[in-house]
Amino acid sequence: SKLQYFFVIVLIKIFYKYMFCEGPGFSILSLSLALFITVKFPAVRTYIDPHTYEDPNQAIHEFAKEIDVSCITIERVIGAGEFGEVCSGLLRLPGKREIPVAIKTLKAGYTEKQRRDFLGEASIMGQFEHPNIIHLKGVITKSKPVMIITEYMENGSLDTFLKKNDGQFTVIQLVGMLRGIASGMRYLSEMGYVHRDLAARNILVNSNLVCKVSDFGLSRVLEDDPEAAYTTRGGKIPIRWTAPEAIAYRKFTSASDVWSYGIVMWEVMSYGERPYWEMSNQDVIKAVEENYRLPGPMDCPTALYHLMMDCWQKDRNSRPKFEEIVSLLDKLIRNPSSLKGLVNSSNR
Ligand code: ACK
Repeated sequence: SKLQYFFVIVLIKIFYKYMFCEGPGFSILSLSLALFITVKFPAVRTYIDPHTYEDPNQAIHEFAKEIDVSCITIERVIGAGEFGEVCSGLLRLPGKREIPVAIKTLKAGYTEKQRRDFLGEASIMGQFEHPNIIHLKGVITKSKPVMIITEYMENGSLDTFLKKNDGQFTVIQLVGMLRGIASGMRYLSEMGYVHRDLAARNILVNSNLVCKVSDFGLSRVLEDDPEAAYTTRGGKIPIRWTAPEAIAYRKFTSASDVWSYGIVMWEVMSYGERPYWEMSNQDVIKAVEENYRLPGPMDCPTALYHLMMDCWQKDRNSRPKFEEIVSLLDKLIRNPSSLKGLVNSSNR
């Protein structure tokens, strides 16, 4: 935070003042400075925008491992991405056991920009390491087709998974999923990465019900998302998931990601229902502007509905931070009776 940086700068100034002094004053100061930095900044890592590299090939090899094509066995096609097929398969790295992976391919006949955008996602993903962020295994760029290899998520995307299993989970299981997503988002916000397209369709679920944030990119993600529509100002935005300030003047921040997180909470608690149902994008924008908010999903614990509503505060500075969301969800999980009160059906 700004305050922490302020303290570090003050300490550095004092440090310089005493640098040329000798004796205990100097060593105590340098020791306390070192201690302060290690305690306060356990790992100061921030996300680097791959666009800051002049040569995109340098960016990709900075953040992603090149995998030899002979290590990959493609098994079957599981979906379609904007750039080509998504397949499942196996990865066997030398000296390691075989693991299931997802393989995104870049179809032949691509332009240089398409290749850059496709690999841009790997350059971003490769900078992250967290149990709730989809893990990049590596890329294949030295042979065709170009591929991105990630961990395999047995249950696919969260929206489809929830629709398929309507009503099948306990509230604690649902809150566990939400806690995982919030934890991944807390990590991204700490890294200074703003997702811009957080939605249940962009969360993947593994066989243990662990949810991981996926779909990284800059312009790419929104180009690729069928939910994203053009606004009057020309931006392509997934209206139903996006905070009003991001729609109105493209103010995308971690606070606008928190708004989207609130919509994901609503999607999860309603088992994949479409936010604002069949309302048109224009009507959604107008309704939200007039302070209309989604009603509590059926059988949703009041505590969770309050949290969603907090994420949808008009003033982005009043919304909770991901850090606070994670601690609140942890508290609810530790004390399940706090989830007993359900939203009044007359709210619906
Ligand atoms: O809902 P799905 O089965 O989950 O359909 C989409 C499809 O590919 C197109 O994106 C699935 N998919 C994407 N990445 C992965 C992954 N890492 N593991 C498993 N399935 C994936 C997604």
